[in-house]
Amino acid sequence: MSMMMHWLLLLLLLVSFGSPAPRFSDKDICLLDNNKLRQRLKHLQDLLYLYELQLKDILGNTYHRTKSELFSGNRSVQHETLLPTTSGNLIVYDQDCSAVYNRKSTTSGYYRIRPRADREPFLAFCDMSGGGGWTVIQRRSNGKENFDRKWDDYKLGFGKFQGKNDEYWLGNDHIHDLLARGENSLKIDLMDWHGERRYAIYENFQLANEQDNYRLWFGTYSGNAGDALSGGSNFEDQWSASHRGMQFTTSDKDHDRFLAGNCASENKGGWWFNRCHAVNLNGRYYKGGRYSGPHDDGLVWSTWHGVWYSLKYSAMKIRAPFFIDSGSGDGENSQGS
Ligand SMILES: [Ca+2]
Repeated sequence: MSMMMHWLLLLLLLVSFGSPAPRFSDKDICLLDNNKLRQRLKHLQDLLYLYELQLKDILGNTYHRTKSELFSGNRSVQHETLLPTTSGNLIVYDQDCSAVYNRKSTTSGYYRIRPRADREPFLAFCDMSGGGGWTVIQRRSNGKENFDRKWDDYKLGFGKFQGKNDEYWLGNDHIHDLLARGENSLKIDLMDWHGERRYAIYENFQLANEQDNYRLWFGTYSGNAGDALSGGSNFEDQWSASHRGMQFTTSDKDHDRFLAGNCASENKGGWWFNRCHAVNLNGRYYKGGRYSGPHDDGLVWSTWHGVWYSLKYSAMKIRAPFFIDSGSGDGENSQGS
């Protein structure tokens, strides 16, 4: 009987270990777990930023009003459909450059757009290359425009809105209104002083309202300029230079994480500074590229040429993500005819 038990045990042992699973060393398992935890942590941090953003937005707004507007909005939609489609000689403005493009206006240029019916229309450059429908929110090309400006200028917008290379900032209120209408992608076109071009695309680009100091949010990166908006490659850089979740700072309104000073004063332009930056597209315009000085205040995209190289050209533009699928992703540089 005891012999029988012995064999049974042996059989059980053979069954348990008969087909050995691929063995990892303890170190491998540790590394795997570590990576998984790190990914999970990154994911949770992203979520935390997003929820903070949403919470601030909720606290900064009177949402009972928005809800009732939504409710009455449903009714007014029905009501509107009863109205004639053309009412006199009222000019109807497109909500953004995608809407302009969809109306078969495929020539790049300045158009008057109106993302919110209760606010005045304004001029913006519509870039109809690279799939079309891009609303340009920022452009640097010649250093003629002063970007070292205060809060109200960045709030309302400034610059020239005439030539196709004129420098401007569309205005944080306008950008917020454009982005508040739905999901948007941000594309950033860059060029250095040798004429080489790079680009970066961020999904889910968002800007909070003024009560939350136009706090920045963006999702996944793609492109060939490097993910500088996230602060660079190592965790330490990201902690001090990532622009995700940062509020907007100007020389007269400091919302950065640099306690000893004001990043906008040091870096000569309004931006979503951390302490302080890995990207500074509103910085000082240095001709020639390499520069030096007490602060890295140039037109900087750190993951391409580092912080001590000031780029020749930058353009920030937005459009709904579904447009990306029909476009090429990269700018084809083919201006619409
Ligand atoms: Ca500060």
